[in-house]
Amino acid sequence: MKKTLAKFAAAVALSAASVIVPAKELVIGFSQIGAESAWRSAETESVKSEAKNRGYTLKFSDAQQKQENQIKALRSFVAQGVDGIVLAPVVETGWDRVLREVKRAGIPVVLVDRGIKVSDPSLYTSLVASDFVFEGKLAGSWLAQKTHGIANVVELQGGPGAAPAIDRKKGFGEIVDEFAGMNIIASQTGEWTRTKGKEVMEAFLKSQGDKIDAVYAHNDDMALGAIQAIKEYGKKPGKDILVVSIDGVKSAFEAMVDGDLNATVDCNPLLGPLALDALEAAIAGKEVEKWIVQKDKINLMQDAASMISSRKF
Ligand code: GZL
Repeated sequence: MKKTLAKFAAAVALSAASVIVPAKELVIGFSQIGAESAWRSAETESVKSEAKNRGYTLKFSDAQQKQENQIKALRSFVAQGVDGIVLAPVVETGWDRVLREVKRAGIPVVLVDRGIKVSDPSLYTSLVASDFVFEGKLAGSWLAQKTHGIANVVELQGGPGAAPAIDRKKGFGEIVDEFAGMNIIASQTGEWTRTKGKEVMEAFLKSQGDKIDAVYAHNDDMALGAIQAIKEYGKKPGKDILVVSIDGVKSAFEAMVDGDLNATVDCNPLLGPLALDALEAAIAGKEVEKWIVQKDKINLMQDAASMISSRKF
């Protein structure tokens, strides 16, 4: 009798162990800003592929650069009862009301790549993003060193109201202010895109072409547009007019190899794994760091050829 019971207990234990209890398949909402730059596309792919690797159901919304579309998407995710939300907020402000609705529904929110200003920090769990002030300082410090602190600079700003635009301007400006010989003689948004960046640079060249020593672009796409405009103006980008930007995407490395771009500061777009780790922890009710900051460095023209093949975005 005892032997039979022991065999039965062993058989039950074995069968229980062989049953893989699937983790609950998570349903995640991802409100993305749009597809304005190569960087943005790399970030979208990172989140989508990571969600797929983890067996999530990902509900994706492209806001076409409009906050009202992101707010609509968040409300739709609540109505669908998602388990968690990833939000790349197009601008810093205007999120309190909709995030209070999301919080009331008990759905955690992780921000990727851009921060927000809210009255109640508990309206989002964590921000996975770079330090944009630091990025601006890296670009400014490199330019100050390259020009021995004497340069007339034109600035192509990112989208109005966006955290990276505000903070990259702030960081770069703090460095420029340290050098009496450095001046930002013009500054305007190029809306993160190559087309608009070229258009704005054409206007800068038309109004003060021969005074311009350098271009500081808040992202590589605008820098590539500016490079085109400089060439069409008849000057050598990277030599007659220095060009420094931020993102570190492949096309920027190609421009450095060609001698057109002098430097680009890394800004990691491959945030999918970190964002989904943070969201899973939040869903499980675990503590999550409020700001999971990405470490960035500057990449220089002279190193681009040896680095380009190993770049991941
Ligand atoms: C930075 C990100 C910015 C990139 C741009 O985290 O928000 O938006 O620098 C992108 O290329 O458009």
